[in-house]
Amino acid sequence: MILALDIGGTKLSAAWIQDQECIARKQVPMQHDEAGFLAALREVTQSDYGIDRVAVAATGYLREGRVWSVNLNTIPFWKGFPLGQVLEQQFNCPVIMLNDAQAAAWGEYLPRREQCSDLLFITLSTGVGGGLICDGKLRIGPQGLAGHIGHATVSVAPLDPNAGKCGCGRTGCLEHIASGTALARQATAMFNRRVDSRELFALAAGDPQANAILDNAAAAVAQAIADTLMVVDIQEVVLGGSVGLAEGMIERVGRALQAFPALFSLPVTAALGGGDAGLLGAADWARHH
Ligand code: ADP
Ligand code: BMX
Ligand code: ZN
Repeated sequence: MILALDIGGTKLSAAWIQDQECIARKQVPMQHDEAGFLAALREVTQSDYGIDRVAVAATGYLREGRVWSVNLNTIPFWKGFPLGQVLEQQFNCPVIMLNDAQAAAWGEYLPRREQCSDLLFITLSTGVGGGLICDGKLRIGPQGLAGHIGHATVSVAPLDPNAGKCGCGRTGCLEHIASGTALARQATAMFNRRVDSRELFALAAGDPQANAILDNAAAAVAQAIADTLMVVDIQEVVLGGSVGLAEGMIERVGRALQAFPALFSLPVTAALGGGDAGLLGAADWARHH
């Protein structure tokens, strides 16, 4: 039995997978301090199943069993946190870990592998994550950073004048414009009241300002896709995360990409695994590693 965990900036999900079939699933809100996180982890993993392997898809970059935030506003205590060791002690079995978007990239590549060898997965979620498949292989990188497209910069600016810096310390990051956190920040500034990303999508149907925030974010995503195409050459882009999969977002990104010259027009499709793309990818990765 594989226990797959997806640890995101907002939610912590667990799935019990046997013979490639998910037999149970649980989800709790993510906690952003160490004690709260450890309690949430115990709660979400509590079961009577025997576990042979733990497969982890986690926000942040992973190296030598430890996890670091790129954006320290998301999880402030992810500064070399020994996640691998914590899970090994709890389950007494091998723990195989990947960045969440890298895991989802692998999971989304598998059903497309007959037609596609080079793919970019993007999650628009609490942050903006990315995973790259190059020549049929998942690119992880020497520091686990490969695919971190959320912290590549774009020339599109956020629509709130006091946006400040991204939590990674740089200005102009894609994540600071197109993540759920950034959408909520821009909408809250624009409407002068607390508006979250979900409400922004609802407002966009009738409100030109709400619509402009989403189109601006989609234009930023399209820029990052075009840059990735030019650096590594890809055949397809897969979008996931609650923002990426929200009503009309894929179409917005597709339209923004079509505004570029024909060379840049790539298919943009939805994650076949939906919100479970990271869990499914991590589970398959763990099965083979
Ligand atoms: P995680 O980052 O933990 O993987 P999600 O993929 O669910 O989790 O992304 C969380 C972000 O998506 C939050 O900013 C949240 O406000 C936003 N969000 C959640 N549901 C929706 C929705 N239906 N429409 C738009 N935004 C959403
Ligand atoms: C951030 C970064 C990435 C992650 C991406 C999406 C942190 C903690 N995470 O750019 O490693 O892949 O967010 O993650 O710096 P999520 O939290 O939105 O699921
Ligand atoms: Zn950044």
